[in-house]
Amino acid sequence: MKVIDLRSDTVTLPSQEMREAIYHAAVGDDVFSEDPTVNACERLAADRVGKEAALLVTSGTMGNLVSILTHCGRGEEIILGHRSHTFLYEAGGVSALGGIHPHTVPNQPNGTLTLEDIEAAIRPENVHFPRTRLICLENTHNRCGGAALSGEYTKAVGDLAGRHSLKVHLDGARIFNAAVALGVDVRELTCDVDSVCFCLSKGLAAPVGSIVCGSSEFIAEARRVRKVLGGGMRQAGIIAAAGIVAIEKMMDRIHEDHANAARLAKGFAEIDGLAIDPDRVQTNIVYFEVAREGLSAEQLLAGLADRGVKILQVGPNRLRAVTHYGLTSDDIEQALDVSAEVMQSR
Ligand code: TLP
Repeated sequence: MKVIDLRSDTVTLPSQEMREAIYHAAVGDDVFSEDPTVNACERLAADRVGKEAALLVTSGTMGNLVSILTHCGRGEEIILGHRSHTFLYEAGGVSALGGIHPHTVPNQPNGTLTLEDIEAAIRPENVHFPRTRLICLENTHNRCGGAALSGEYTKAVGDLAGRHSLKVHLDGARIFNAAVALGVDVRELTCDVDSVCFCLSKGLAAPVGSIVCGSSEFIAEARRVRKVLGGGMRQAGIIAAAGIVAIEKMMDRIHEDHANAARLAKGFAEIDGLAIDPDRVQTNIVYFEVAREGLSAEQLLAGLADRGVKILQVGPNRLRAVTHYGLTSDDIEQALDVSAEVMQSR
């Protein structure tokens, strides 16, 4: 039985081309900046998102942490969404390791923070207050249904930040999904932020790694912060080799994941006892609810898992399915058939 794993796009396995690139990678000591494959991957990544420089890190969590620690000092404040990944799912790292104060404002259903809410959260200079340093955005927005934030919105936040001498960091774990969904060059979504972190190991299917991009000066400092966190890797070219394939080859197929997600959402909407608004699905993330008296999300998940379909529970009745490399349109039909079967049997 083929397992159809829809829990996350982090479960993707490396392509054959990635495995070969890893095997043949030229490597060196990256703490001395002497790994040619890491250097090439960082140059490629920086160029792709229109920034001067880039830094390979182990994960999206480390990328956001390194970025925020580079922008802010202890006791300073960041403004971020109450549903942002950094606030919810990064183990409080910015506070635990950086002494940084998170100031949440509400995420709108489309993943944005209103300009009014951001403006109201900025602290005036006063001995009682932490100093606001940074605004954090997330694109696509995971908990807000994989919503893509537009370039116009990002520019408006960048302009607001500029007026208050603040910086903007973008958690762009899935920024290429946003660019594909909006039909724009990714640079339109990154040109107004000071730093962006994107993941090689989600929609781009590499086995490990994320990349932080920004100005040369910012990345030089971020390199130091990465070392502080124990993230200075040595022959990391074996990671970067797959990253290069991810950046060069895997973006062109992201639209397939979006089509599969749209199909999945439409199919779920037709199953009695599941609740979803398929029009809200813009990228590769599909949230839906179990809406049948007497049937718990746990029971549904167990029924699906018995039949080879894995889905993630994210709330009492809330579930998430994510489409990705390695899943075909036939797999999506199979997942829908299995879901309908389990719902009928209950
Ligand atoms: N998200 C994971 C889980 O942690 C929830 C997932 O399966 O979606 N930013 C965003 C927007 C993310 O969705 C994630 C991972 C990260 C950062 C962190 O990336 P990693 O897992 O590489 O530390």
